[in-house]
Amino acid sequence: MTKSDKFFEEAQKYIPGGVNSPVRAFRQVGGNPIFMRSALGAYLFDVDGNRYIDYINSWGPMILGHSHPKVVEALRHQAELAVSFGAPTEQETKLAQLINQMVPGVDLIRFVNSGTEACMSALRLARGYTNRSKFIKFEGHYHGHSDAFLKKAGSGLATLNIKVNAGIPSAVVEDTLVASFNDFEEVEKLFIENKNDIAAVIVEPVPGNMGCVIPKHGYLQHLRTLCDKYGALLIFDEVMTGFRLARGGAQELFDIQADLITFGKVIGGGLPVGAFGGKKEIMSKIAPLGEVYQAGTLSGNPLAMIAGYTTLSMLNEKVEIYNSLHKKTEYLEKGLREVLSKKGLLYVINRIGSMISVHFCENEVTDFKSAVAGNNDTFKKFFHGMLKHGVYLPPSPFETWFLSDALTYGDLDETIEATTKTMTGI
Ligand code: HOZ
Repeated sequence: MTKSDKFFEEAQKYIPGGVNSPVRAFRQVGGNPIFMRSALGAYLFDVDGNRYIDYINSWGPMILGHSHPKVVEALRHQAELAVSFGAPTEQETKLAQLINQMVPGVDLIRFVNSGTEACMSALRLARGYTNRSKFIKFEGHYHGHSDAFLKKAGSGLATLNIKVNAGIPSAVVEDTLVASFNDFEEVEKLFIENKNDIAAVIVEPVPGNMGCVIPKHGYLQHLRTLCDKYGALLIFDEVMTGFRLARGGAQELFDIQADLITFGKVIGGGLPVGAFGGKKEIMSKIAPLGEVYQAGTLSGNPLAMIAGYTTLSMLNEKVEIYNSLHKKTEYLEKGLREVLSKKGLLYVINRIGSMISVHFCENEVTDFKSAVAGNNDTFKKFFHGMLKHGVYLPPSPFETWFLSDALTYGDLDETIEATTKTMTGI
């Protein structure tokens, strides 16, 4: 029995399933989760002394790699000053100002503690601003675990195949309308059927919770046009894509301006931070300026703010990071394709910027239905083979791999080599 196995056994006595977020439990792939001890740059080190090349990167935040010296130093300095005040600090304004420079259309921003909070608050704001209650989301997209969004959601719900959401009253999801992503007609039909009732469309511009899925050409613009036509707000959930696909996220990459944008992951540099922001006119409805209420004891926490600020400052100053990440991910994709094609397996790889996912299926993956068509047995074998050869991938086909700037071409070659070894065992 490994130390990891022992820790997992103990954890299950006190924590449901032994984990504090379901997808970590390895239920989709079988076996026990690995307990980690430390991380540096591109690597994770587990409690048994094994090293892994990391493609989860804390589910996205660690874009610069683990324990970046500047982030560690900033945290150390802040911890000596204070850990929490529950009162305003200058650092909150500095981070807000920086985001205003980096991301189009963020006149005002409110910091929260997670992507879940960011999305649920943005929805409340959209409803308060438009005075309407219905909203449209997409099948397989995941906007955190607040009640209204857990209808046909991706991520852990897809991983665990949870279809009935116990604990969510049906009335709460009555106003949640669901469309199929990349289907131009379906979303338009929902607007026609619910003409003056739709407050917002919320979308992951590049969905990352059913693996990585690429929006069809013109699809995001189509959503923008429909929202304008029917007086609804367009909310880009950039929890995954924000500061990852480009300095200004998916808005910059696709040249689309959303009305509200939600953030998480990279924005906190590895600490728990979320945020929602957008046009001044809309954001001014938030308390204390307006009557849409939102609050948080630890919101704007100084440690979280400094980790986010230090990370975003580096991305802002060294914008070529995005190009370099893009090239590394492209290199990885090419290497994976060579190995998988030689094996003669059916597979699809979706990639954009530093987000990538491998699906073991025949047809292209463009929406939830095509994402669930993947061969789960092959995925399991692939996952465990890679883990055995020192590569840490998301333990579910319904998650995206995230690359970090700390990865070297040597690490990528090692990953491709691990794929070759894995494939001989499949
Ligand atoms: N927030 C991530 C959604 N894909 C996964 C993290 C988790 O659920 O633990």
